[in-house]
Amino acid sequence: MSKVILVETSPFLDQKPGTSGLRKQVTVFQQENYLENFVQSVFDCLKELKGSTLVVGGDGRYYNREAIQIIISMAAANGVEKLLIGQAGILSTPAVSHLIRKYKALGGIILSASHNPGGKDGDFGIKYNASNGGPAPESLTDKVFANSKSISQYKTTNNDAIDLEQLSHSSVLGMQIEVIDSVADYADLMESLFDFGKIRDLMAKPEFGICFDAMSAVTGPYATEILGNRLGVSANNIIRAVPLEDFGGGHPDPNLAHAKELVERMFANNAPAFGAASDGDGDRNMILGANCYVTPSDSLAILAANAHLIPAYKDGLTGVARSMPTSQAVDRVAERLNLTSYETPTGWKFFGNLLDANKITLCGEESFGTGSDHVREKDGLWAVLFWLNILAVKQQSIKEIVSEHWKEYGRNFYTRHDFEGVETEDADKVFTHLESLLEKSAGKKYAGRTISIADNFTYHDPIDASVSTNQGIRFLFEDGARIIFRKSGTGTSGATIRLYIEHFESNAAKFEDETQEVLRDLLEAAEEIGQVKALTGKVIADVIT
Ligand code: VG1
Ligand code: CO
Repeated sequence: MSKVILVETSPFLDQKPGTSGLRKQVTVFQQENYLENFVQSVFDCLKELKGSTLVVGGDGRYYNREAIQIIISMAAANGVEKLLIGQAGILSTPAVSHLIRKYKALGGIILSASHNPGGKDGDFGIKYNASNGGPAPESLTDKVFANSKSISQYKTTNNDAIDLEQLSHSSVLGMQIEVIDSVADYADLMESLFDFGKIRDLMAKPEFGICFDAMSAVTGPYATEILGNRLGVSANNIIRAVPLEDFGGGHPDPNLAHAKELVERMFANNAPAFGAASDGDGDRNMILGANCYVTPSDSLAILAANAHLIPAYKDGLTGVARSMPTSQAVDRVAERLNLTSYETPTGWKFFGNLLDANKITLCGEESFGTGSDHVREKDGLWAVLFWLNILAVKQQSIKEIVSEHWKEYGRNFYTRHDFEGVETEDADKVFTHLESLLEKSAGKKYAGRTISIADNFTYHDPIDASVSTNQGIRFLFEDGARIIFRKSGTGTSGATIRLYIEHFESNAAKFEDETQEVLRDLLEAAEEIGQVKALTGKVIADVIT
């Protein structure tokens, strides 16, 4: 018989959740009691835990199954009434968000480090989502962190491991456990939002080619069911569709650098009309056309401008939002549609209140994240289907849609340069230096432009009045150009500095110019201002998107 067991433990002092949950190397999570301490800290902060339902699943990376078994025993011992677990431990981040909402669960636990590499030597992560389906707000993650610093015991039980591979019902200490189909509910939701009939007709056209890259991560089974079974895409056009514990050794990060085969197919002579990829946990998307790449910031703007073509959004949008570093392209669309465009800090948790209050319908980030009020997470396959639905209605190529968009709204040239693996002290030097410039920067000239505002972005949540400070250093120019510096909150070793550059162009003759060339003078100004290369010794950026 299983019984509740109290285990003595001592705190780890590094369990502060970052931009999206707690992410560490697998070996850190494998330390005795490490995961248990964090899970108990989450449970300790949930007042209504006893008698509740929780959703549990992950992106299939190494340690996913072990972690789920630990969570099962601890949830049972802590008085949870029911767990809904994805088959084989698999649930994408947007699918968890949907399941929480659909089954009115108290919340969910997502096991993922998203786009970070996996495997024994890779990263693992854990994140709690609340009853609205969205990432826990800062008020809760702060409490969890405080709890983790003083924890002295956790509750578990000595049950036999639960078979996660088959759909099943079982129970531990009276807690019901249901292993559910990972895909079905989510696929039904997608079918309710988009015109699957029209998309199916488009897919059936011999001249319309498509390639979806699941990057050996969680979207494989989702794409196989939705794109394959329901929309008729053939299996050889859904590549890397089987989730692997180490993602085949690659970074499950959908960008031009990491989705190599897809990019080769899309920039070949006989390229398909549409290409896309998603990340480790299925919340990011990259969209490509034949010989053409759509930046995430442009994608958000184009989705907003065309939302009326989609069944779920045909009655219009209530408003839109973007994270602060995301380009201002969507603001131009909002202005035209007479909508408010909210500017939030980086991280999906800041969109939750706006979505719940019905202030916005669409939102997105420059980091390949787009979503809507259908769930409370960004959603990779949703963005893919949105694009396919637009293509099915407009019967144009992606290149044509993007070009027309620029003609109508102008083009926000945009790039992000990531400096990875920087020594923490060197990164601190950069930000201390940047802070010291803020007061005296307004009015200064760089690259022929004048700085109008220089600040460290603070967000005042319009719904709950919470204040989030220190969200990125901004240099805003009079002509709308921006230079932004941020420290990443998802890395697991050293520091990553992100530099975001934007310039608005209204002259159509320049729309096809090369982005890095167009932004060269601003990039040089950014080095003059931030001294990133000088202070860190990193001469070139590791990733440019
Ligand atoms: C990055 C992105 C951010 C995104 C976050 C989580 O955070 O910049 O926009 O919300 O990852 O995405 P940071 O702090 O490293 O810049 V995911 O798909 O990794 O959950
Ligand atoms: Co992700």
